[in-house]
Amino acid sequence: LRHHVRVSHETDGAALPDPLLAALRAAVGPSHVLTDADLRATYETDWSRRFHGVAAAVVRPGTMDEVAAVVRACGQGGAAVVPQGGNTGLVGGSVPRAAAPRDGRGAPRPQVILSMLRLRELGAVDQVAGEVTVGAGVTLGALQAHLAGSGWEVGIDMGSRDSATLGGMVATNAGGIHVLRNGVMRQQLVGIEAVLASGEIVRRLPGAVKDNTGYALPALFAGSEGTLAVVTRLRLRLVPPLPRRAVALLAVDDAGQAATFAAELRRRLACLTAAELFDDDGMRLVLVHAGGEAPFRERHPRYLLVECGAPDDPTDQLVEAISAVAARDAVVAGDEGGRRRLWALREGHTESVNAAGIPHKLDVSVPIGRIGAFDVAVREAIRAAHPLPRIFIYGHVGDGNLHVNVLGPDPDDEAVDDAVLGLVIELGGAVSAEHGIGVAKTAWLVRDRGEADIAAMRAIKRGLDPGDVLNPGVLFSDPA
Ligand code: S2G
Ligand code: ZN
Repeated sequence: LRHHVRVSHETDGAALPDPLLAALRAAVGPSHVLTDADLRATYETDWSRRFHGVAAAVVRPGTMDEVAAVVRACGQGGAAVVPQGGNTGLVGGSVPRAAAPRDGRGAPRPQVILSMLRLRELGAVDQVAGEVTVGAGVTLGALQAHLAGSGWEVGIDMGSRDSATLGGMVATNAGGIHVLRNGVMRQQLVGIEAVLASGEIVRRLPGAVKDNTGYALPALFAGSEGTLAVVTRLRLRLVPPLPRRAVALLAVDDAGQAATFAAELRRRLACLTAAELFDDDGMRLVLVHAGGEAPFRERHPRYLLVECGAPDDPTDQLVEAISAVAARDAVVAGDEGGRRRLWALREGHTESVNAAGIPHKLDVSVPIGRIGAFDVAVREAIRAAHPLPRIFIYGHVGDGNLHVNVLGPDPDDEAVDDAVLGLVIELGGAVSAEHGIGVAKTAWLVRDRGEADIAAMRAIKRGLDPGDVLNPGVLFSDPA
């Protein structure tokens, strides 16, 4: 198993050649080209603190044309471009590579972080189409605020809403807590504007929900993790608001039962918007880290959080449906405060795990019918790969997507990662469900997808980015 150089402080990084530095300053203005180490630092380490690299510069364009000028200059100057939104991606895809990509002579190439945060256009809500166009640097939370009172909502929601940007969410084809009802980011996308590695601009705006005019470039760019194009603007389809919510927490025997109950509730409740699993260790960690009261007097092995959304109060429907499944116990929130407290037990996991150490975060999909077997087998596999791991497994059980988090192994010790991802591949799952491959999972991508798939993906990469300008080292550990 190859051990990547990950959290090492002698990461190499080439400096910018003067002509390129001058071109970048001309493109975005000197104040938006950061070369000072202190100014670069916050951009160079990912949110989980597991991935770090040295940037020759951080560049902050304010317009699509400036993005195009920066990408073109970097391509011509031999630099690598690392597109970055909120930097909450978790697989090392939005920070410079610890080992800088090499040029044809084997010399390290300078890495330029392309921060998209200044692209904050918030278009007017198109009431007839139920769509909106936004800049790539707009956070999900800012869009949600923009839509308040409009009569529309965005179909995606997730805990990192106040830092994750919409451009990054397209690049990683984000999922979140409402995939059960609205699908993933790719399914919200109506149109896109993006800069190719050549600096040319691809624009499909406003786009159309039904558009069969050749290859679906927006859909292809979604999930390409900044390796095929840099998304500068995007147009999203919106969903009717569900103003009334009901939330319940069920105590269950095991993850398999949680999956079974989630399916049963999904069958019975057209208003179901979320079905989330977490374990008792995770809930205890959240209660210690964030405070709050345990929802039940006794401890239970697993918990299933379910949410309904509807124009009218769906609490009675939820209570009736829950009475049809034989949970060990159940609590239904009586008001908004209660709903927030139950959600906090689930959404508090990411921060709480991160506060307890540097986690190995394995976001995976497993065939839903095998979630019970996976939950048991994966804990055994982790314990066989590391002496005293702390294991927290939580996630979107309604989609078959679990977040296996392990504290204990050193950041660059991948024995646990291999144990978990090997099991997922064996069960016919996906080694990434919503966070992407980044640099974290390149070693397992071939085993997951197979040679023919990889060859096809590499052909697309070579076709669109022959100079390996865009995010080299993401998806593929070596040049296409
Ligand atoms: C979630 C957020 C990141 C993580 O909580 O649903 O996608 O793995 C995750 O903690
Ligand atoms: Zn998630």
